[in-house]
Amino acid sequence: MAPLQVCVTISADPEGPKSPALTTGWAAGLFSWAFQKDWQARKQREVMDVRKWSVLGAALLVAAAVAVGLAGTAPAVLKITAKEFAFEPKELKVKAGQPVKLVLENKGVIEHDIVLEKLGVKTAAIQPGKSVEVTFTAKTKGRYPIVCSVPGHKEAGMTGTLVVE
Ligand SMILES: [Cu+2]
Repeated sequence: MAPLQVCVTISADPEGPKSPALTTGWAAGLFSWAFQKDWQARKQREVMDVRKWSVLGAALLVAAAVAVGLAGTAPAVLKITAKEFAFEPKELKVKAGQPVKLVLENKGVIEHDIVLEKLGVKTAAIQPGKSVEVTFTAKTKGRYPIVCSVPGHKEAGMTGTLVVE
């Protein structure tokens, strides 16, 4: 914008076109031209920058989508406690195909374990105050019995159900 203002000043100069102001005018014109060239080049660079950032932005979006996708397959953590002679809670719910990390905590005074026979899931028997975890994926919807396999415990009431929806 500055070069344009210089031109206006020259045309309004009372001393006429032969004054030193004319030289100034040419210089200003040249400067204006150079400035405009530079401005165009800068504009072009800006466009390139915008493109670069767009590509980077797209890459970030893809990365975010991948992260969300991975989060979708992260195991659902389910906690269950065992004591004499029951599991708490008695019913657990998971989605079919969703990996599950089942954490058993023994809050009783004797050892317990957890077995989901239909899913081939079995933990070691753990001592009071200890916990154990097992990871599995139930692919088929249904109701799967949970039991403690320590002799007599199932009969005493240590049963539950995993509901796969
Ligand atoms: Cu038990």
